[in-house]
Amino acid sequence: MIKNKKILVIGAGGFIGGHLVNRLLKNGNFITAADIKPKEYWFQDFDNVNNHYSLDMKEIENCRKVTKNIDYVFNMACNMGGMGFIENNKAECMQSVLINTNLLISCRENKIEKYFFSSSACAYNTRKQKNVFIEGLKEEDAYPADPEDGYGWEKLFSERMCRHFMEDYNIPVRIARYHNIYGPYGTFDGGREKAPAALCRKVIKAKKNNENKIEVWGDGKQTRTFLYIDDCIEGTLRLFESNYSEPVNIGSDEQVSINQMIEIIENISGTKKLERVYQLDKPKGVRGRSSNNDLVKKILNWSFKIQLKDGLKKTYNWIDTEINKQGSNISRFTKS
Ligand code: GDC
Repeated sequence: MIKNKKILVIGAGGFIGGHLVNRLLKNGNFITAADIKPKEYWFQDFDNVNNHYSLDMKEIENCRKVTKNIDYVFNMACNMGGMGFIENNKAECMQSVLINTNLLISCRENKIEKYFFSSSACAYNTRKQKNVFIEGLKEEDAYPADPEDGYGWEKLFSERMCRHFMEDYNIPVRIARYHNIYGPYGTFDGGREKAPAALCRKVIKAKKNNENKIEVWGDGKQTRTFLYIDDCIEGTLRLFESNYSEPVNIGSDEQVSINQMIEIIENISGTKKLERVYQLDKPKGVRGRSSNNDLVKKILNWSFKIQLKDGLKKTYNWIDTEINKQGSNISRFTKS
């Protein structure tokens, strides 16, 4: 595993970025952590990072500043969220191309050794995701291009920008397509939360308030594969150290419907079965999505370890504790 390197993590104040910094610190690296958010809103606190910056990486001068004297760069930053955010903020999402582009230009100028880009399953052709149960998406299914509007186009364009920087300027790049990553220290309320955290929150609140129903976006039959954060970090670091420079799925094999996920969460909570109030006018995204993991198994000899029921239990318990702590205060995990 990577050791004694000078590593810049952009998006260190966010969910995946925060977990990555923790892991890289444990391995004995020197970390520069940057995020657009002011420090008090970062999802995890780090005392032992070398430098903290609260800067907007859409500005190239900021990118130039933070990439000086750095070996590796992990770009985990973009303006994002679950379906509720990305379907309603397409222009905002698209502007993250500036982060990746300005970072790559600065990495070239400052002679960075290797660059990581966090892409998404939203880069896949939406026409291949029209049925509830689909074959897992293979990496080649991103083309011909018809990704999710806004956010998905940003990811696909930025993947390509990475590829061309590698081809034209010899900057080694590694690209992961993440499939709905969930776990503790992520947003669970306020508009940016994804389904696992949102549904844990809804079940927790129903239980606390003695209510017998929860609201579900869509008809609950839509499917996804969800990946627990620890597996995501492990897969990311293994991919980073591999020789493979094309985009690779980092996801699980457990395709479930939203209804099935709610049942798992109800079992964790020990509550009685809640009535589902299906909200068909809410953002739904694609009908069915799952990750084909043949490539990652082949090139990294690695597969996800944490089953959905186990990852959801950890996530549920963490959100429950946060809600209890929160009281009337606004938490950094609920800001939209
Ligand atoms: O938000 P998300 O997890 O994003 O939603 C999954 C499904 O769960 C959607 O069909 C949504 O309608 C349904 N759903 C039901 N109830 C709720 O209360 C709820 N809140 C939310 N958020 N969803 C609910 C995500 C992107 C990410 C990321 C990943 C990559 O798309 O939003 O930014 O890139 O994909 O896989 P999802 O899986 O569509």
